[in-house]
Order: sequence, then C-alpha cells, then structure tokens
Amino acid sequence: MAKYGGVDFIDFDSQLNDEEKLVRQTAREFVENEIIPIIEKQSREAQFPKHLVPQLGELGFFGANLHGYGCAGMSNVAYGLMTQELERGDSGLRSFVSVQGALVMYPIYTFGSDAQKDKWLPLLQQGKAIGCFGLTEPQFGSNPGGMLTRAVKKGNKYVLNGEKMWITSGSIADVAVVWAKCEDEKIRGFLVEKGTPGFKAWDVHGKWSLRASVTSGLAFTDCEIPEENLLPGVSGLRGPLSCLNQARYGIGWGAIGAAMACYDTALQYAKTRKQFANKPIASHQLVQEKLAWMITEIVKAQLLAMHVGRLKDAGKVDPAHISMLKMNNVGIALEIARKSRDVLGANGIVDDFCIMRHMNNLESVYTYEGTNDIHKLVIGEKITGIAAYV
Ligand code: TGC
Ligand code: FAD
Repeated sequence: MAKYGGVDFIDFDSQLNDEEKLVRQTAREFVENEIIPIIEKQSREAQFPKHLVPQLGELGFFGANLHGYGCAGMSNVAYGLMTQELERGDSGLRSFVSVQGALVMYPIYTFGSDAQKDKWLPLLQQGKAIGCFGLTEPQFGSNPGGMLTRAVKKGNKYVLNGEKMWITSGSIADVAVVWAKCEDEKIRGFLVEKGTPGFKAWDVHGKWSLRASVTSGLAFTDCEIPEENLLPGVSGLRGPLSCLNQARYGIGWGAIGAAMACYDTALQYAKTRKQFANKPIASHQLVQEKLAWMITEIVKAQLLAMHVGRLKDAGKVDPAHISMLKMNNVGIALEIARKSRDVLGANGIVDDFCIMRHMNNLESVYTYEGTNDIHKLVIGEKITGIAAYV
C-alpha cells in the first residue's frame, strides 16, 4: 500500500489553521510510526498496546482540549483532528484516549475538588496513571438512570455496592470514575482507586471487536470510599451525561478516521486489482459508484464535525448537535467499512488489510456512548419536544 496522505476531496484543509494542521500531522506520524506496524498483531492477540501510553502523554493527547495541569489546551477542532488520526490507526486506541481525557480527566476537571484535580490531572495527562469510567451496568445500558449501584454514607466514608459492565480500560485503571445512586436517589460520581478493598475488575474475553482495547467488568462489595473521593461538583444524571457529550464529540471525529482508512484502502486496491479484459476494477461504474458514495459521505461527515467543533469552541454547542455528529459519522463509517470490504472481495476479510478490523471495531463504536438509535431519539426529542425513550 502507498503511504497514507490523508483524504481531502473539497480542500477541507483550507478551513484549518496552522495549529490544527500541526496537531493532525503529529497524530498522523504517531499512528504511521507506532500503530500501523503493530496493530494487526495486537488485535489478533487481543493486546492493548499499553507501552505507548507514556508517549501519548508526552504528545499531549490526554485531556488535550482542557487547560492547565499540563494539558495542551487545544481548540476542539484540533482535538477532533487528533482523534480522527488516532482512529485511522484503530478505534481501540482512540477509545483509550477518549476515556482518559473525556470520561476521566473531564469529570475530575469539571466536578472535582482542588485536591482531586491536583492529585490526578497531572498524572493522567502524562499517562502515569490510567483511568476508566463506570456508568453502564449489566442490566442498564441505554438507560443508565436505572442503575442499581448504591453508595451509602457511613461516617466519613461511602460504602459502594454494585457492578459495572463493559468498562474500557477497567482492569488496567489506577482510578475509576464510578457513578452510583445515593440515599437521596441522586446519582453521584466517586473516584475509586485501584487496590481499594472490595473493588474487583476482570476482563471481557471473546470479543470480535475492539480487540486491541481492554474491556472489563467492575464489582464493588462493601467497598469503602473516603468521602473526599466524592466528586463534589455535580449530582444527578446530568453529571455522567455531560462527560458523554465530550467523549461523543471525539468519537464523531474519530469515526471519520476509520472511514478514511477503509476508503483509502479500497481506492488503492480498486485501481490495481484487475478483472475482465485486464482492466482495473476501478474502471467499472458499479465500483466507482461505491467509491463516489464513500467520499461524499466522508466530506459531509468532515463538514458536520468541523461545524460542531466550531460551535463547541464558541460555547454554543447543544448535546443534540453532538448526538447528530456521533450518530451520522459512526453510521456512515460502518457503511463505508462494509462497502470497502466488498470492493476488496475475498482480500477484504483478512488482516493483510485494515478493513475488517475497522469494520468490527465500528460495531462497538455504533453501540457505545449511546447506541445509534438512542441518538436518533435524542434528535427526535430536540425537534419535537417529546421524549420517546419509554
Ligand atoms: P433525562 O431525563 O433526559 O435527563 C436527566 C438529566 O440529565 C440531563 N441531560 C444531559 N446533561 C448533559 N448532557 C446531556 N447529553 C444530557 N442529556 C440529558 C437532563 O437535562 C436532566 O438534567 P436535570 O438537571 O433536569 O435532572 O434522562 P433519561 O434518563 O430520560 O435519559 C436520556 C438518554 C436516553 C438520552 C440518556 O440516558 C442516554 O444518553 N443514554 C445512553 C447511555 C450512554 O450513552 N452510555 C454510555 C456509557 S459510557 C461509554 O459507552 C463509554 S465507551 C468508551 C470508549 O470510548 O471506549
Ligand atoms: P441496550 O441498552 O440493552 O440496547 C440494546 C438495543 O436496544 C439497542 O439496539 C438499543 O438501541 C435498543 N434500545 C434500547 N432502548 C431503546 C429505546 N428506548 N428505544 C428504542 N431502542 C432502544 N460503558 C461505560 O459505562 N463505560 C465504558 O467505558 C464503556 N465502554 C464500552 C466498550 C465497549 C467495547 C462496549 C461494547 C460498550 C462499552 N460501554 C461502556 C457500554 C455501552 O455504553 C453500552 O453498551 C451502550 O450504552 C448500550 O447499552 P447495552 O449494551 O446495555 O444495550
């Protein structure tokens, strides 16, 4: 395969400033040098490339759109371009970075005490500590408000009981941001440190998706948390859902990267693969239709991401805008992966090419952080004023 040079059909780059291009280039080089050479093997062996965490920290990729505590303070568009490039490598890599920054650093940064921020943010930013985010439970995924995990105040401690499921980076995390219902029935966030008695984490095996990412279950059995580990700045479902806005935003850009990887692979393959009269398959109208559809959807996804990013930078973004971004961009990325797989014929199913890995990864991305259908309902509620979840 020829060296990857990005995908830009409509001079999208003319909309980017120098900082944004530099961030994208830095992330692209990291992916090209450190991820592409190892990712198929890591995926095959179901190994997260943990050795790269300190380097990701040095590059400023953790909590990159936050300010202070060593964070890079990037614009949201620069941040999005970074997640796009990381997911061009692998959705699992982008997941790790999303969780660390948007789901662990962001709640500590936004809802944490000064002591919590001083303790955790520099470590998480540098990749010297790893975080996870526990919202989903075995019985409550799309409807986290029903959660069963409980936190009961006893003296100067909270006692946690319950179970979380499908938690990215769970078993390798030094700190878990865990959401639990308190006695007043309000959901609050707690920082649970690795090794706390009564806290156990185990890994989910047998995944055919996000194989190079750690996915875990977490269990809390009479797990005593010091009261200073409660996130003091928020109560209610609004707390975890505000974190999801941050992560869904990064996913909306990231999915474009996976789509670009598949499109670029399919285009190169179609120009060289010959069938019938020794002509490249790219010379047939049906193949061109697929490629034309793919590049059109990539362009639309880029423009949506850019606009939502500029709105976010201006403090004008609505969660429903982010739902549209996540829903649309992951949806088209998955469809692009499927069409690209088709263009490669039988070669599309093996890991000599990246497509099947991206396709399988995108099945998880389609489901996590709000399923595609849940985001349709969020948009539906925004435009009709009627919530249709129940
Ligand atoms: P609802 O009654 O609508 O709202 C409850 C309170 O939350 C507020 N709110 C939000 N606040 C901030 N951002 C948002 N996006 C918000 N959406 C709602 C709302 O204003 C209200 O506040 P208040 O103060 O009035 O109480 O809640 P609901 O129970 O009807 O649920 C709505 C629904 C279905 C949209 C929500 O539950 C939802 O988004 N469900 C999907 C769950 C989900 O996305 N889980 C993700 C788990 S984390 C994950 O998947 C990580 S993957 C990691 C990786 O990248 O590897
Ligand atoms: P369900 O909620 O049971 O949904 C099943 C189906 O029913 C879906 O098609 C859904 O759209 C549909 N459905 C549900 N309710 C409605 C409705 N009202 N109307 C119409 N259709 C509906 N969670 C975390 O907290 N932290 C993490 O780090 C994390 N990482 C993850 C990593 C991976 C690899 C995966 C796969 C998941 C992860 N999750 C994480 C969990 C993820 O957020 C949930 O899987 C997701 O929210 C969906 O929940 P569910 O799987 O229980 O599906």
